[in-house]
Amino acid sequence: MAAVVEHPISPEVENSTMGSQLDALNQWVMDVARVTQPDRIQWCDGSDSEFAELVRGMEADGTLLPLNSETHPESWLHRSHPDDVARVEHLTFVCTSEREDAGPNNHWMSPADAHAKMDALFAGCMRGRTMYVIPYCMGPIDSPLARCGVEITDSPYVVANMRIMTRMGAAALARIEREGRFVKGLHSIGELDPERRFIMHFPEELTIQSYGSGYGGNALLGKKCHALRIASHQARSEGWLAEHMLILGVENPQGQTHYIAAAFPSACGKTNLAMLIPPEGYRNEGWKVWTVGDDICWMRPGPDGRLYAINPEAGFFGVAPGTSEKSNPNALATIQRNTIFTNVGLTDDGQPWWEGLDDRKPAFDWRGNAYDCNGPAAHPNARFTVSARQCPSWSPKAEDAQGVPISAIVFGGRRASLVPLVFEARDWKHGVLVGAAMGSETTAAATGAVGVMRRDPMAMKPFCGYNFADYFAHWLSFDKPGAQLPKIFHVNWFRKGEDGKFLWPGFGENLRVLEWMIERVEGRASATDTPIGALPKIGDIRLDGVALSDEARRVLFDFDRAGWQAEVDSLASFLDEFGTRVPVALKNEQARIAAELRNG
Ligand code: GTP
Ligand code: SPV
Ligand code: MN
Repeated sequence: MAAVVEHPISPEVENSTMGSQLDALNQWVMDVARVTQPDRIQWCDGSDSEFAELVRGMEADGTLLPLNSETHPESWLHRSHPDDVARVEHLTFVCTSEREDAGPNNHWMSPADAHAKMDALFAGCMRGRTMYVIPYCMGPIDSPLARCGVEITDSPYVVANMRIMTRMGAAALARIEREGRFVKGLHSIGELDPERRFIMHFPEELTIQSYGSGYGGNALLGKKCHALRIASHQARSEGWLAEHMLILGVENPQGQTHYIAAAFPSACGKTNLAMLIPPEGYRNEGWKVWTVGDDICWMRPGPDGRLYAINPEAGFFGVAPGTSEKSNPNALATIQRNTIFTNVGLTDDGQPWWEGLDDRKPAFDWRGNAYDCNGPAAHPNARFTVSARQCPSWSPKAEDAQGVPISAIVFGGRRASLVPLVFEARDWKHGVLVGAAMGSETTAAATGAVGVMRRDPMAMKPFCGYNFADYFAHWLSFDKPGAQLPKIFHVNWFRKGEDGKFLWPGFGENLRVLEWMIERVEGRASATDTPIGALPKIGDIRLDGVALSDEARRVLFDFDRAGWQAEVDSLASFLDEFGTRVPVALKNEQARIAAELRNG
């Protein structure tokens, strides 16, 4: 920010004690204050009393509405600005010095241009406001895989959310002071004007700057900005992976647990799978599912060559619509208390409500207007923010500094046609291609049209902080002598029948598919080899008690050769968008499958 003219700042800020032993941090905070000119600076320690004080302020100015304290103690509703309801991919930039390093998968701006633009927006933007300094740690505080950052923001709502979503406060600050290195995130809600809204990433400077939005992934900078875009960039040079994946443990009746990581695009079922409750028959046999993470996974090879994963987050920022006692009882139990709801509807007795919850009628929609039955009461991207510790299936291993060993990686998306319920990649290289080929219909998690098919490799299209071609090469590089890599699978819970309804019941029943995967990992289950991978026959998966239509039985386990030929051809053109940077091994893999499809 050297180029910016510095303005006088308030005497209170000028004289405020800087909260850190680390000069570089104090210096950066003061530099930001000189530009943004807040009335006050508050260093956040993450304490209960600090949280209570923030909440009192937000209740007083209407930022938070207390919910019914009998049904939902210590819980609030926040209504965002109606133009600020989701991530904004068209306003999100990766600012590397070389354009090619950001790749065609990202919007790019030169660091100089981006800094000039952001400096102008930030100038004086915190006048009359408090500037909060939030030290946070992504991952268990004592984990070698964890990484720290500091977010500066003028939004108390962001502070309250960061406290739930990250390990925030004194312990994180101590680690930052010890390491001397942290990601610098600067955020201001500005005027919440969509015309003056930018989410900028400077991976080479370990810096994030976000202006003009208070929502989710745009504003809680530890989440998508740090733990995915910046972290993926760091991970590439340091030999690990930062992924848009849930992590769960499946414990069999013998008490053995396999951990599985799964990448599905935004609003495609990560939270739901992570909190799966086994179907009754499985429960009676003694199967259990443990939640380690629901959105982000950092993995690196351990001494035994296996991939070990941590969840860098401490809470869930989950999709509310569709969450019910039937679809996700664990989520519902988790959000009974100490929860911030954003953009849900409200019943006449002050309870949060959303489509799919139950058949009550809400009194107010997410904007706070009397509900008139026109359109949804909750915004389709309405969310809950809640501590993961409240989840009944929360795994004790989620706090393990070394992480959990991953047995299987799963890719999947919303595919109304063609893609079967599940298949297995033949090896790591093929699995990387399966991930690179992922496609899904867009959802309300980002602004823009919903239901449009797009390529979303490894569910990282909005989140990979560098060129996808280099990212694919990085994935391939894990296949080396001594590696004990997970098996890779692809699933599709969203295949539709001729009537437009989902053919697979999904949710808890998805455990049947996970069981088959685990048996494959252990070398026990059978499958049929096809050019696209190994497919179970209907009898290879336990389906006792599942009501499946004849169409579902036919289609979910079917391999449609002609359809896949077109799919694999279009994959070649997709890879070509990345030019000569795409690893030859990946192109060869595509060519191998295309040939098998032709010749078979
Ligand atoms: P982000 O937080 O945006 O990354 O989303 P997510 O991947 O965690 O998605 P989530 O689990 O919140 O699910 C999004 C929507 O998909 C919800 O409305 C769910 O009800 C629905 N959904 C989840 N799992 C299934 C499934 O197995 N079958 C069907 N049909 N719908 C599902
Ligand atoms: C997603 O869109 O993948 C989310 C929600 O998890 S947000 O945090 O807003 O990015
Ligand atoms: Mn997500």
